[in-house]
Amino acid sequence: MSNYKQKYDADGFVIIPGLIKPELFTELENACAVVVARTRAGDWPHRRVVGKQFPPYGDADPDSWGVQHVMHPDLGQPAFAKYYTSPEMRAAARELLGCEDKHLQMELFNLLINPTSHEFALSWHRDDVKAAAGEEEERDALSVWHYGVQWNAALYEDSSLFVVPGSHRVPRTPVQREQSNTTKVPEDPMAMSGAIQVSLKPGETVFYNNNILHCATYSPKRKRATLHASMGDTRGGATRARNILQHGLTWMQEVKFWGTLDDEGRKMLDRLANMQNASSGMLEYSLDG
Ligand SMILES: O=C(O)CCC(=O)C(=O)O
Repeated sequence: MSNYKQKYDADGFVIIPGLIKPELFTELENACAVVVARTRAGDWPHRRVVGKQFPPYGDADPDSWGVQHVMHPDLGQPAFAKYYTSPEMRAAARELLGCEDKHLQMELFNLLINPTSHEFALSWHRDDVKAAAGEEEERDALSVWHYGVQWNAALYEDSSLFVVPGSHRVPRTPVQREQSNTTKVPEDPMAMSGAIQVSLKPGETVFYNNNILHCATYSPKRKRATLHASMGDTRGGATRARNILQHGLTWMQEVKFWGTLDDEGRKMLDRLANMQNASSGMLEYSLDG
């Protein structure tokens, strides 16, 4: 097992440098500038709305902390799919998932950005275990392998994310539970027992188990454009359906999107379509808030 995989399994996260080739880095910066400007101008409705931590994000505030669905053909930015399906990203995902190219499933690809007029933060959470879950429920949820990896790749320095290393394997301690059993945002994330701040330099990627205990803080004073994506392993069958489909991915079934992808991307997309068809079709949200 590689050092990266060992670290990812033990700590629930690992930072890998150098996954974005220099020429693609500039393309991605330009593509991000366009989609961020459109979102802030109210010209792209699929966004993470300040004041709302989890989907559905609604439209209650004009300020945004994320741009959803950056590979959407209506955004017209091919750099995103080129990056997502690049040999470097597929190799990293294969290594951490312990799978082969033929298992890789296309999933979410969003962009995390700084709000322009508000400080905002996310409460301590696990992406697919409710804050109020009891110890047994938490233990059961954490014992299941989710057949997926999630990552943040920073285009600018980014220290927004906080995690509790190792917490993807064990239920919260009573003290940690007290600090994370509501959607109240922490005044100081470092007050959480065991917390560390994850600092990324431009071009670094943190892969993290999305059930690690984590939170984040956002400031209009810190420019952020961090690629936020996930990739699955088809051997999990429909186990990833809730996690993934709650983000509204029907647009990915359109021929228009398929036409923007290369061969490898099309195969990855076909695997997602198989999962969508095999799942119950019932939309479920993982978290409230
Ligand atoms: O902004 C971040 O880095 C974390 C985002 C997050 O926790 C989430 O989408 O659940």
